Order: sequence, then C-alpha cells, then structure tokens
Amino acid sequence: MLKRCSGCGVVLQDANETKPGYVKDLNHDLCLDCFNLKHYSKVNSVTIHTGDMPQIKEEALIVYVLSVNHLNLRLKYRLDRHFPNSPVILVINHIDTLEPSVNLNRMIERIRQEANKLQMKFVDVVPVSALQDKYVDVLMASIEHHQKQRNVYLVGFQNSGKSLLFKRIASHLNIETTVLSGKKPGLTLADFEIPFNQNKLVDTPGIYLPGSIASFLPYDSYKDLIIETRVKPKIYQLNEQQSLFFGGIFAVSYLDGGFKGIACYASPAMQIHRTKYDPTYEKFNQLQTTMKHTIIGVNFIKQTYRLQPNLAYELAISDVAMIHIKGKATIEVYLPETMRVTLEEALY
Ligand SMILES: Nc1nc2c(ncn2[C@@H]2O[C@H](COP(=O)(O)OP(=O)(O)OP(=O)(O)O)[C@@H](O)[C@H]2O)c(=O)[nH]1
Ligand SMILES: [Mg+2]
Repeated sequence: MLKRCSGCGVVLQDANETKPGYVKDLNHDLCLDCFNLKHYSKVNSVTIHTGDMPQIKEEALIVYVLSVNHLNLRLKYRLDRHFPNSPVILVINHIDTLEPSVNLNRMIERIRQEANKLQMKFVDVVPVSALQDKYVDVLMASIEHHQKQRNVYLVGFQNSGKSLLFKRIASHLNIETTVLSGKKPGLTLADFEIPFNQNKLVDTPGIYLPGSIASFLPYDSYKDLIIETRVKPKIYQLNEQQSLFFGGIFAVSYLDGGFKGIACYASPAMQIHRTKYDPTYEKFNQLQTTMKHTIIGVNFIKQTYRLQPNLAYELAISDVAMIHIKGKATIEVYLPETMRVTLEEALY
C-alpha cells in the first residue's frame, strides 16, 4: 500500500527530490516539505496545489470554513449547488484577528441576508477562533445537532484554518491527529479523518485561490505579510490625488471623493508609504528595488473602482491587505496583473 505523509497526506516517494512527497527514507512519516515546515518553519517548494471544491458524493454535513481574511470572497461559490443534498454550516474563522469592537452578530446577520437573497441557506453561522479555541465547543454542538448520522466535511479556501480547526476538534475529543497547519496555502493535500459521533469528521484539501501572495513571493517573504494576529487598522486621512504604496507590491490611489479617512488592515510588516498621485507610478517603480517586500519582473496593471455614496466598502488585495472606505470615491489600484483584487460591501 502507498504510504502517505502524516502532515499533508501526499503519497511519499524517494525517487525525485524535486517532486512532492519526497523522503530520503520511506520509513519517515513526514515528506521533506512538511519536515522542514514543522521543524524549521521553512518551505522550499514553490508549487501551489491548485485543487478545486472537493467532490463529496454522499449526503453529508458540510462545514464551510471561511477566514475573516477572505470575507470578500464569501459569495464566490454557490455551495448549495456544489452540495445539493447536504446542509451547510458556515464557520467564520480567525475572529481573534478582528478588533474587539467588531459586531459579530451584525456580520452574521448581513451574511445571512445576502445568502437568503441568493436563496442559499446556511443551517447555522458560527464565528470561531481555531487558534484560541474560541467557540469551537459551540461549533461542535451545532455539528452534532445538524449531523443526523452523516459524515462531516470541513471545506474552504486554502489557509482558512480547516486543519487547525480539525486539530482543535480532535483535541476536544481526546483524539491525536498528525495533520499540519501553516501559512503555506495548499498545505493539506489529501483527506484526513477522525471518528465523530459514530460517523467521521474529514479535513479536506483547501480550494485554490488564484492571485494569492504565495504565487508571487517565496515563503520566507510572504509569511510576514499574512494576517494572523489582531491588526489595528492604520487610518489615513487622504486628500484627492494621493497614493498609498504597500511595500513594492501594489499601490492604492485615491483619485476623487473629497477629504476622506480610509482604514488599512495589513500585517505590521507591511510598509505603507503615502505620497502624491502620479499616473505613471514612476516613483513606485523606482522604490520597488529598495523595499523589503517587493514584486519585480511581472506586468503591473491599473484597475479603477467607482464607489457609490452611502455604502461602506472593503477592497481586498490578495491575502495581504483589506482597505475600508465609505461613500463616494474613485480608487485606482496598481498591482501585478494576476494578483487578486476584489471590492465588496464591508461587513464590519
Ligand atoms: N490567528 C488565527 N490564525 C489561525 C486561525 N486558524 C488558523 N490559523 C492559522 O492560519 C494558517 C492556515 O491554517 P490551516 O489550518 O493550515 O489552514 P487550511 O485551511 O487547513 O489550509 P489548506 O490546508 O492550505 O487548505 C495557519 O498558520 C494557522 O495557524 C485562527 O483562528 N486565528
Ligand atoms: Mg489544511
């Protein structure tokens, strides 16, 4: 039988060091990548697993794990169509990274309203922190309530915290698991399962998100930029025709809308620099070489967004910044062509 890595689930092989699953000795339990991640916090491989929504053929209970870092992508998938016969619990993870003033009930109510509009139903919406073990017991009670002799699958985008949540639930049940969690997107490569109320609870490989920071920078560099601790937003009072440079990674320009405060949520490692708007971004291009976090040698493009009055927006750029802006404005983002950028109504 093929032996799998106990951290990520990849099939182990000792033939090719450059291919996934490599081990020097097939008696080892962790592939080289997982070994390096676990013991040295190092990731050498640059390939990202590009898995899509997992195929779950049975009638199951789906636990859809969404990180607050991905709130903008909350409507990206019609889960009711992917899993037509399976009820879905929505879990909002990483709530420890939000400011304490964020009203979670209001956020949940808004998400429910949006889902209802799409005639998509969540049987429950539960905010949790897998890291701090907050409300994991509430989630487990909800799973038990909705499970009804079905298997339970944790699904969600890469890095949403499925594996950490899986480990937390396992430890509540006094079950040992070896699955690894970490900032590398696409870490889990196969299903992991534990018994759960006469059925099973399954951690699945994450859904690939194109345009993630990991497709542009090596792990050593992007790991500082992924938001995993509480971030106090940096508030900038901007005049029209001003730009903010986010390291050498992207720039956000405020073109019109009057004098306005905007709130930037990013890792403290992200250097933010305010300057005068220049449509050629010449200064940005010059500064790029001097920045600690920078993306050079790819094509940059400009995207323009017109924001409506009376609405609060979140502009999310890759996995590294969420920018909150209220009311009428024109915003231009200058960023690598294939980097992900989304604009949605803000939920907090
Ligand atoms: N602050 C915080 N960090 C979390 C939380 N849950 C997970 N993380 C961190 O987020 C990163 C990703 O967690 P994983 O559990 O590996 O995510 P995943 O969804 O299994 O990712 P894939 O296997 O790639 O699909 C890890 O560095 C975790 O420590 C949380 O509730 N709060
Ligand atoms: Mg995982």
